Amino acid sequence: MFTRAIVRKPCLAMLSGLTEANMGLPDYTLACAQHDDYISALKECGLQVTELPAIEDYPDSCFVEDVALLTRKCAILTHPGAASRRGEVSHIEDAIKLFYPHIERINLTGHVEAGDIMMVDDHFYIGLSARTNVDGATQMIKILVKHNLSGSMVEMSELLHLKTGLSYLENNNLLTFGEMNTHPDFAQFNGIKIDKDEDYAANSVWINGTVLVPKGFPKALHAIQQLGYKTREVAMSEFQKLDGGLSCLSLRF
Ligand code: CIR
Repeated sequence: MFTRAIVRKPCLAMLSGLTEANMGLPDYTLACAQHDDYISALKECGLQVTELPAIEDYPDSCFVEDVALLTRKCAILTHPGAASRRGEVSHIEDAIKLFYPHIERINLTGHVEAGDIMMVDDHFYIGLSARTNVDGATQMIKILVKHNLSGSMVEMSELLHLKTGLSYLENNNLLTFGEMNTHPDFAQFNGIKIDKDEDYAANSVWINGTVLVPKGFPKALHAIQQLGYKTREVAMSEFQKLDGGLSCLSLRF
């Protein structure tokens, strides 16, 4: 069960955020309204939400998931592969310090963005993407092991982040898309394949029994409901334009 989440308000500079989506510029006012609804959804799932202010210097700073990994036993600050995002890390540190007395960090020779990390109980799958490299993943696994957790590296080649194409919904249920549909590392799970025309919904988020699902993906929504989960749709169109999914907008712990 999670009790808390940390989010950061989108900044106006999000219009120049990193993207390969080719879906046009986000509408800032609508993005803020969607972000407010996202916070409401987190609260409906029983989380206490720490809302951090926008930082205009970092266009992608609302995607807080990438700059830290928060586990039951430790907090780890990452070192993002995207150079324009590295400065976000020091801005999240103060918020995390309130909840974790000791903070670990990935040192500068390695790259990790925590959108590449999927937690399954005490194990952490770490995708080797354009943003997370072997050095960073090795450091991460060493820290996890020190805290009696475990980690493993996942080869990938097509997705931005591991969780762009994978979401663990607890109870052995795993949403998969694209290269993750047949990935050998996940053969033991009950895989629910997300169709190509709904690929964005492969990033859905389990929180305390409810699954947050991006709005507008009826087949994915139905498949998740068929598994017996309560669902809550959240409109995400303006974040999708920046390649950001539901999980990216919060740190949940
Ligand atoms: C980026 O490219 O870094 C942002 N525009 C989107 C980050 C999405 N984060 C995530 O998947 N965890």
